[in-house]
Amino acid sequence: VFLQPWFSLPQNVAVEDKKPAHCGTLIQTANGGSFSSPNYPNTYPPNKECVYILEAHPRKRIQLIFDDIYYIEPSFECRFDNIEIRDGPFVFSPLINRFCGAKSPGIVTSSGRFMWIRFTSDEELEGLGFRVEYSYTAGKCILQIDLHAFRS
Ligand SMILES: [Ca+2]
Repeated sequence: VFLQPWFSLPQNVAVEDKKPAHCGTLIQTANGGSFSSPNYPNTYPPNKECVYILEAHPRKRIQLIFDDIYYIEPSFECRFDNIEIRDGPFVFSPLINRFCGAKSPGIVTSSGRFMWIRFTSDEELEGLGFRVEYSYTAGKCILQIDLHAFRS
């Protein structure tokens, strides 16, 4: 039997190059929960991008409550570090707001059942970041209200 070292070699070197650790997730739970920036409440790392996509059940909306313990590097128009929240499932969904600085955004609510959230940090100046609790609230029932009014 010929041992062919070059043949088994790829198994040993076939460890994939590890990309920078991703963060963020797709959240599709029936109940609420929470997530936070990496290392929270300690300083988040530089050069980080975390995308969180929340999906609520049909006819539900998503409510975020930001913790008061909050700090994202402040900058004009939050162009450096920020957390960006969009009213829908996509990067191009309507922008709700982009947050940074020392004041917690408080409560942010979607109009539909999806929310797209991205936390970004640049190469310098970090903060302790954010923590958010999400929950699902009843959507607007305009159609039902209209029908009710029509009958009475
Ligand atoms: Ca920064």
